[in-house]
Amino acid sequence: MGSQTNGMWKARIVLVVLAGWVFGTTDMVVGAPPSLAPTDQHPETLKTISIKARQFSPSILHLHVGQKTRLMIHNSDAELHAFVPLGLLTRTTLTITGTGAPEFSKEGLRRILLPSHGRAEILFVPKQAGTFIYYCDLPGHRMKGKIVVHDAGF
Ligand SMILES: [Cu+2]
Repeated sequence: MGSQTNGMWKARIVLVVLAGWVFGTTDMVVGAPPSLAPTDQHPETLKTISIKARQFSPSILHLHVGQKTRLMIHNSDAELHAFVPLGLLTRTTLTITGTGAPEFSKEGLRRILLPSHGRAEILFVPKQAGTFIYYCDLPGHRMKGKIVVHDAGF
């Protein structure tokens, strides 16, 4: 039973590879489950937040519910900064890469510390429309930004 399921799975992967070959697709993700999640209909969007002279820019960033988003945060300053999102990433599945140091609480991502010239990338899908504040919580920095998540259909 178990080996039969395994065999069918292999056959399916072979089919996917063949399809990719026939149609000339080279960026196949072989082995990934054949997911038809709604977010897969939309290409990933790249958004960047830059930190320079103790300021986040842009001051307002616009995202959309259901849109797979790669949020890149780049610290161009010579000092350490933090990215502390309020609510935006609570109980959200995400992938973080880069040279930042992420910290988590029970609710999810609490903050990412970004060393000088450090960079963090957060891959996630916004779940809820609204306006979300983020800030840097290092003493005396007083840096703040806003992320507006719009409804998918707008
Ligand atoms: Cu800062």
